[in-house]
Amino acid sequence: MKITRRALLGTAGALTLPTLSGGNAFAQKAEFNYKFANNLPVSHPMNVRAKEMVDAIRKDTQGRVNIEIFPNNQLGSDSDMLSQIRAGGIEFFTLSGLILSTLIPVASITGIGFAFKDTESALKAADGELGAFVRASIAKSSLISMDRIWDSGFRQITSSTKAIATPEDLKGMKIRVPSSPLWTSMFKAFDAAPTSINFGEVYSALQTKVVEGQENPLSIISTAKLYEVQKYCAMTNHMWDGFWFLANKKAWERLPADLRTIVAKNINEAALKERADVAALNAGLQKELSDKGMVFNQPRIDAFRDYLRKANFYSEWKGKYGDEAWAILERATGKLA
Ligand code: X2X
Repeated sequence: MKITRRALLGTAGALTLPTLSGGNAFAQKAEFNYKFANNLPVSHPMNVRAKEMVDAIRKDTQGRVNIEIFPNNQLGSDSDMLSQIRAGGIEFFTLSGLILSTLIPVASITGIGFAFKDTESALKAADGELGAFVRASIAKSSLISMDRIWDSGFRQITSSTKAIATPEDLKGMKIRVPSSPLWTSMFKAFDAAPTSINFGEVYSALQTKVVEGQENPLSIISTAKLYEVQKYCAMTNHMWDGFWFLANKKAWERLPADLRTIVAKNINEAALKERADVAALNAGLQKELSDKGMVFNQPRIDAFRDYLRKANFYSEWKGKYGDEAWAILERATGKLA
């Protein structure tokens, strides 16, 4: 039987892949059997490093902690997984801060458009005062976050219909965005027509032309094979995105303190390795994706930022986050609003 690529990507829904960690073999003797779910393909650095991470955790805890990985939306969409982790059905979940903002409003602040000049400064903010502020807000809910955010990278705009060279090119564009008020707000500010669609349905939404385009870092455009259903890619770097490694607070606190230390250390170390992988991948992919037929262009970024400024995008979001959070953001980025 031939397994189609769509089935492998998990977009077919019914066909589930074997999980990455082969957890069942270890489950019987483990004291804590936990699940880690995420929305990314198996080949993305997140899942590659997570596989090593769960092996290291099993070893360092002498088999007491066994974490099974459910990649690629196997357990449902981001919205589904967020409900599951809140209810304790899954113990760990990586989620973009922007989508997490549907529960913790300030969590989208790291994704403000054209805020960070490079990945290094975005990660520095997430590791510093800004990330600490977001994690403190998360900790007031039924969730907690590990200290180190996992990198997704700067996002680029792809389309099946046209190259995006200026902000005006976005006018009326049917573009998929993840479910998050900040994403919708930013593309509305560009007078585009954004539609919220969970990542598991993006490939088919592009293929069937429900939407013309989408935006994601090159690492995801590549590993999720979106280049098969998209022609143009504008290197807008319009927002930086990262995944908070979330835990259900009760499940986390069930672990004895010594195990918690080992698990957190391994998760945070894996995040650092994943960041390096993602940076290397995002840097090298333009050539590879061009070879696969994508047409790249480099828009003038200032024009996009000015357009958002004129649309009062920054002042609007400053008002939503509040002066304290905005001041922390601007300490990392320089003046925005
Ligand atoms: O849904 C997306 O586009 C993705 C995979 O980048 C996120 O998790 C935000």
